[in-house]
Order: sequence, then structure tokens, then C-alpha cells
Amino acid sequence: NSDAPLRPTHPLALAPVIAPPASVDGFVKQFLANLNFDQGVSLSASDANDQYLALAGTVRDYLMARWLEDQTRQREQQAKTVCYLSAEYLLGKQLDNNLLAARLGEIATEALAQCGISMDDMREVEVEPGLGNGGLGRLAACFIDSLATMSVPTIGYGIRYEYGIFRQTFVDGEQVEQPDAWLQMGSPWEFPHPEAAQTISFGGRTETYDDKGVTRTRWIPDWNVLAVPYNMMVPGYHNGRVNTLRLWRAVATNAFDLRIFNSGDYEESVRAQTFAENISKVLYPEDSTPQGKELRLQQQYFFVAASINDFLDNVLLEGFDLNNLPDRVIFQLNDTHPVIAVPELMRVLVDERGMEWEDAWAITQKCFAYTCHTLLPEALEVWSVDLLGRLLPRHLEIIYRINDEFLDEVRERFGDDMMRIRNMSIIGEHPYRSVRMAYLATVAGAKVNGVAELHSQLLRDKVLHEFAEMYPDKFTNVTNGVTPRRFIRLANPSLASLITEALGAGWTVDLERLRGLEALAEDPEFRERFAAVKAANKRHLSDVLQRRDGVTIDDSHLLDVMVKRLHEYKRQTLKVLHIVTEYERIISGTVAAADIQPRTFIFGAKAAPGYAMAKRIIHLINSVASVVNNDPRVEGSLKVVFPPNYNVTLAESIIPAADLSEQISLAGKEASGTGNMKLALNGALTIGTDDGANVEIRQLVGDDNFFLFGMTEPEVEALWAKGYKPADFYQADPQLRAAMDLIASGEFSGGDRTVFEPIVSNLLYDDRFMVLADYASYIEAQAQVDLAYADQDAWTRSAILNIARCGFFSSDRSMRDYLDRIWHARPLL
Ligand code: GPK
Repeated sequence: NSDAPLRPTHPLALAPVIAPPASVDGFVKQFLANLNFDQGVSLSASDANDQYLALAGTVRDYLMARWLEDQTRQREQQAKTVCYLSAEYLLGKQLDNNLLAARLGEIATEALAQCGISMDDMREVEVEPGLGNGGLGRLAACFIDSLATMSVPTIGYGIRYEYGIFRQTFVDGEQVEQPDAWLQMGSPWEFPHPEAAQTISFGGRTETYDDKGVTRTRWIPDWNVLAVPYNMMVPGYHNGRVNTLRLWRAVATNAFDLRIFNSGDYEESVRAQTFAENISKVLYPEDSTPQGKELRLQQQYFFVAASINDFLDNVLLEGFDLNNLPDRVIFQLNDTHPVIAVPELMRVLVDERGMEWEDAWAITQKCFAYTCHTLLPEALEVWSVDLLGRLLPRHLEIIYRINDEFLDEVRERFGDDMMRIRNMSIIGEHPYRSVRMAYLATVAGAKVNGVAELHSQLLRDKVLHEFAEMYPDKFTNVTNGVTPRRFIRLANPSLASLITEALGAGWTVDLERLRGLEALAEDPEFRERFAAVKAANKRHLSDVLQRRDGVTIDDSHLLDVMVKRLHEYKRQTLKVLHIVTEYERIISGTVAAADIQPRTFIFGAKAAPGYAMAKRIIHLINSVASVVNNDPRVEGSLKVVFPPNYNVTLAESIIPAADLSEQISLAGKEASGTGNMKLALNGALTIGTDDGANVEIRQLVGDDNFFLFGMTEPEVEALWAKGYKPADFYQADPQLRAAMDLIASGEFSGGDRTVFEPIVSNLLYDDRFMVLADYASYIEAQAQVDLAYADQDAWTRSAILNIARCGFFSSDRSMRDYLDRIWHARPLL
């Protein structure tokens, strides 16, 4: 009968999946087939972009069998899955990473050479997907790399933004943002699955109805969009595993209205489509400060609703008993952006799956955990009840009920303490009624973690202390980490070879093995080889910058690096004051240029487009750079380089070349930092405050190999309590006065005193981040840096010790901590 399934007769069709042969010949054939059949060009007619797309397709083809096998394996084993919910993944380029994971680097390079193509040209063509802002987004990318490498069944869920983080350009020293059209030339690493789209609803109202004598609630939304999944491979390193990153794209449910189109109103006919597609149009370029934009809440609900329903509908087997959900999944909330997932899971369980509220709540509380990434109060997201109720009326009701029951619990525990209840309520009343997303996440989550020891401590003691009192066991720490594959093995291949030669190859997946370098730090020959690697990395950076921006750096200079988002709490202005101080000391004749340690200062920093002070600081850095770099009096002694559009790709060239890592935030403000880890692991010495993960770096590398300065967090608090007057510090310190006066005089702004006046007066009369209070200590520590650098061999020894002792900062270790302390999931067999 014609309904009977066809039985495969070809032997190939019986194999689970097929992969091309792992040989140069096999690669050439597959590459040419992709070029001809997928790109539709012959080799002789192809351009670099065609070749890149075919190459990426070829690498994909090699990974495909493993990916498909892993999907089967995960379905069969039904093991607990980590669902990482993150609005950002700052992935960086994929080609080298995937070649490395699949051990295809040499084969592919040779195969391309046989086709007359250079791998370096292919690397140039690739555009990095900038689907994140900074540390938080890059952390998510490191985490999924580690989870794949550790064979942990994971789905990364997020948003496929059509435009990622803006491309930064400088016009007369000021930041100008350009859209990041990263998809324009094709995006070979993703697989769209329109057939697996989820419908996501918004707006409308709720109503109650009678269901066989039980009163239930349902949501009658008034508009919806389709969420189309785009899957990306997340290959583990050398372990044959490939996990999935699933990013959602918003598409209109009804493409356009043909009737209106035919009537000639073309704009109106596509209005609905434009509206829907705006949801995944662009990444919000905010870092640490949420903007209360409706579209942002739409984005958040859009991606978490799609993710949760995808997991329940498509990942779970049919007939799965939802009472067992906590054994099958943990949804990790990467900051507050995905927290609307909590009421969404409740809504699905109660309204759609008919579960009792109490049962659903017990399950929900076991399925979520929350990572907080900040200490700045203004960065804790809140949504006005007004907006939330309009966009997601049922979710607001659910949040109210969660809060009512939670506050009953608070009363039971602590009595009718109005103050406490007002402080702990998920609903805030001032300045307007709003939902405090961090509190909702804390109440709903099985665990709440900070991202470095000090940060987790301050969360317990300050930001969330009343919650910590109520639920002491909920709070834990997982110190951040970074992937050694991308940030050592790929970014710093010469260092990687040196380490492998000394210790064997195992360090890439067991970074504590770097300890073995401690003994080698005492070996003069090894130090010499390390110094040669550092110098070569500086020359490589110089080549990159020459090609990119037409600037060079001198490999005899101390390379002083400050790369991170521009934010007042990170204190790029303190770095500028140091540079201006050095400049002023030379031009005023206080020191001879010949007597100072030559330095090149490198900045990399984007400012949120709406953050006026941050943009002004960028302008100041560029202005100082242009004066310093053009003044013959300091030529050969001081240079300031600020390449535009700092991103993952540029980080991979800057970090391996760095001598000095600037981690100079005000103590108690930087949650962790991860650039600090990357730089230390590449042999830069840190100058830093006792803040974030700097504390742990210093403990590990030792005081002799770290330049500590500035107030501690308790000292910061004490100074605030006493009353901080920055102008007093200005008055008391002639060197500080000279530097500030030079900026105020218009020296760096063509004589115009108004341009940087807001920066100067902010420092003098407000200075929320206590730049002036830490200035003297910073300058003193920088003098120590100069002294230390004068002894090159001792410096090199310290650099090696930094690497040897920082194995703890592998994101593999972070993942083990999450698995042990929070997720209780296991690697797949
Ligand atoms: C923290 F709150 C935020 C944010 O919105 N974006 C962001 O990148 C960073 N972060 C912290 O500032 C860093 O200290 C931390 O290392 C990083 O998140 C990852 O945890």
C-alpha cells in the first residue's frame, strides 16, 4: 500500500550520517563542490567572498555529522540540559574557532593553497557577529564554548539581531555610530528553520472562565509575531561534540496585506511586517544601564517565550510529565534581561497545561537560576507596571500573585515590618509603580550568583542583603572565566606553541596545568623565548593597526592597554590623567623625555550612543592622542593609540601584545571583569584596584607580580560617609592640579576651554567614581611599573608567573562550578 514508508536500499542511506573524508583531497573536493553548487561560481570566476562562503560551508560539512549525532544522542539520553538564556552572545569570528575544534586547520590551509587561496585572505573576509555589547555577551560565548568542550548538553538561546553592536568611527575625535550590517555578505554559520517557528503573542487582556467547575484564566492577546529559529553549531574542542546556539528572528505572521498593496498603499501594506520585524532588528547598545524602551521589553519576552516553548514543545519527548521538569532542564538567566521567562513558564504550566498554581510554582523555582552582573543600582532593570500590563497583561497578574505570596512569607518570617516589606517587594512604588526584575529573579531562582568573590559578597551584604537574610542558601559565587581556546590558543599561537612544547597539549582543556610554567619562569632560556614571543606579538599588532588604521606601534615601548566599554565607573579618565601628567612633566621640563620609560597607551572602548559623558571622554582621549602624538618634545617617549571599533577580533590582536593591563575601576563597582583575565593569561601584568576579579588575580599571582593601588571598598564607603570633596584632592596635589589645569586650559581642544569643561567640573565637584581620590596612589603605582619594567628580565619572569598562576580563570572551571553549585547536570556519555 502506498502509505507504507519507503525502505532505503542504498548502503549510504543506512549510515546514521555522512562526513567528507578528513584529508586534503577530501577537503578540496568538498570545497570545490560548495563553491560550484552552493555559491554557483567556478573557482576561476570566484572572488574572496565566494571562497570564504564555500570554505565556511566546507567546515560546516565536516562538523555536520557530529552535530546530527549529538542531537540524536541528546534525544536518546534525555539528560538534564542547560538552557542558557541570554540576550547577548558576542561570538567573534567563527572560522578559526571551528577549524580548531574539528582539527582541520592544517588540512584546510593546505587544501586552499592547492586551490591558490590564502587562509589569511579568508580570515580577512569574515565579519564577526557582534551580537553583544561587552563583557556580559562575551562571557556567554565563552560559556557555551566550554560547555561544548565538556560535553554538557546545552542549548544557548538568544536573539538573531539583524544589526549587532554599532560600528564605531571617529569624526574629529568624536564617536559616530554606523549600523553593523553583519549579514550583508551572507552568513554561512547559521541554519534557519522556518518550519519550527513559534508564535509569540502580545497585548490584549485576560479573562476567567469555568473549566468543569474550576475557575481558570486565559490570555486573549491582540497581536503576535513569528519567532523563527536560526541554529548555529557550537563545536567542542577536539571532543567530537557539537552543541546548538538557537537564535530567534522575528517575522510577521502575515507578510503583507495584498488587498492594501493592490489598492496602491504600499507603505501601509507592509506596516505590520515592519512592525513585527523591528523586534529582532537591532541590539540595544547599552551596557550596564537599561533603557526603559518598549521595544526592549518586546525583545526580551519574544526570545524567552520562544525558547521556553521550544524546549517544552520540541526538545522534550511527547508525553513528558512536567512534574519532572527540574530533572530535565535548568534555565540560566544571564542577568535580568530574560527574567520575564519566569511568569511565562508559570503561565504555560498553569493556563495552558492545567497545572495547580502551587505545583507550577514549586517546579518553576527549581528550573531557574539567576546570574547578576552588576553592582550599580541604576543598572538593575525595572519595568513600569503600566507598560508591562499593556504588553503582557497575564504576566503582570502572575507577577502580582508571586509577589503577594512572597510578601506573606516575608511577614511570616519577620513580622509586619512595613519598611522591610516595601524594600523587598517585587513591585516598587517610587518614582512610579514598577516591577523589579532582579527581585523577581531572586525570588524565583533556585540560586543567585555573582560573578567574582567580592561581587557575590557585596550582593549578599548590600544590593540584595534582605533576600540573603531570608534565603541564605540561595546565594553563591561563580567567578567568571574565559575560554583558553580562543584567547590563548587562537589569539596567541606562538605562546600556545611555547606552552605546548614545555607542558604538552593538555593545557587547552585543563588550564591548571599552566602551573608547570612556574619552574620555567626561573629558566633564562625560557624567559628569552617568552620575551621574543611578546615582541613578535607587538610587531603583529603593529601590522594589524597599520593595515586597519594606518598607525604603528614600537615594540621597544611598554605597551599599556585599557580595553573595555567606556563607562565612568571604569575610570578611563584616570588613565587620561596619568597620560596628561606624564606629558606635562616632560613639556614643563620636570623630567627629561630621555629619562622616562617609553610607553604606548592603547585604548579600545565604545560608548553607549546616549551616554553623553562617555562620548565626551572618548573625544578627550582622541584629543590628547592627537596633541601628544604630534608633539616632537615627547616623540619616541609617549604615544597614544585609540583604534576605533574595538571588538573581539581586535582584542585577539591587542591582548597577546600587552605588557600592562589597566583594571582601574573604583573598588566596589566592577562586578568581575574578564578582560583582566585574558590579559593576565597572555602575560600582561595588572595595575589594578581591589575590585571584581582583580582581587582573585592578585591573590593567585602574588603581590610581587601585581601593581595594586587605590582605596578598598570599605575605604570608599568610609570616604563617602565622611563626605567626599574632590576639589580638596585637587588643591592638595600640585601634580594633579597641573594635569587638570592643562586639560581645562584648552591645550587639547585648540584653545577652546568649553569642550572638556564638563569633564573637568564633573571631576572637581561631583566625581561619583572618586577619580581624584585615587589619583595619587595610581601615579605612584605607575612609577613602580616604570621601575619594574626597567628590569626586563624580572618583568618577563613576572609575566610568566602571571600565566602560570591564572589557570583558575578558564571558563571550563567556571562551568564546573556552575555544574556543581547550581545546575547539577552532567556531561553526556
Ligand atoms: C555587566 F550589568 C552589566 C551589563 O549590562 N553588561 C556587562 O557587560 C559586565 N556587564 C560587568 O560589567 C563585568 O564586570 C563582568 O565581568 C561581565 O559583565 C561578565 O559578568
